[in-house]
Amino acid sequence: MPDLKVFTFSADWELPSTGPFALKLLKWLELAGIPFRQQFEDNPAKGPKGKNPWIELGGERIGDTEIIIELLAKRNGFDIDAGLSPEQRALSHAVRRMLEEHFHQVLEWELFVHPEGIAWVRQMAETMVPRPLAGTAASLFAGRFKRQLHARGIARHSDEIVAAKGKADIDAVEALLGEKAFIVADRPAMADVAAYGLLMPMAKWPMRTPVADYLRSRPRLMGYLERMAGAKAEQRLAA
Ligand SMILES: N[C@@H](CCC(=O)N[C@@H](CS)C(=O)NCC(=O)O)C(=O)O
Repeated sequence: MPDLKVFTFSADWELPSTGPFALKLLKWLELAGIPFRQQFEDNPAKGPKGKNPWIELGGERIGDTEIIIELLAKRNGFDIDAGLSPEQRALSHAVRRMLEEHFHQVLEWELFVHPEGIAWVRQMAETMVPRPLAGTAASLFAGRFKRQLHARGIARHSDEIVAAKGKADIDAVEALLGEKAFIVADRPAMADVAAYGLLMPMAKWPMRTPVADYLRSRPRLMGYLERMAGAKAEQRLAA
């Protein structure tokens, strides 16, 4: 049985987890060919940094996908950006940061502030607590995220401005991708793993929210996300 345990939010929307950072980590592990056991845990407060996902390895609990990936990359001798030029590496880094530090806020806004997202949170709460408590549980959960989004600034904008900010990130990814199979090289790099994690939940969730609808209206990006969904370890070995 693999020694590595990965704690993620539950699966939904035909994805192995609804968590964007969890999806990113699961895809990286798949590309690295590292065996692991996945365990669902919907309470991020249980993680060592109060955020989902996290791992358990050799009795140690480690949070933050960037730190986890750096550690596992060293242990397993797998650098997903190996062979890229310094400029390609920089682009891979910049795309990842844009998606993880900015686009992630837009994703959370559509899930925890937009009425369609809140309705999904309420449904999810009904599967976790007795029905009469679901409304309160959903408000507490969504309220926590909303406060964070307000503190970071994004939730202080109008709905239209939030949507425009999210669409601008999607346009940037689409322009960088162009006609290529992947964003920076002819095989998946860190930018692609992050793009898969951060964009795929919106591509798949059933809620009609502005930025998710916009993403789903871009066939080239949707085709790219399906390509990333199917990307396997053999692809990087062949590269
Ligand atoms: N930098 C972290 C980000 C993880 C993160 O933001 N996780 C969110 C869910 S996507 C979370 O657990 N938020 C819960 C909270 O802040 O209470 C990583 O790379 O793992």
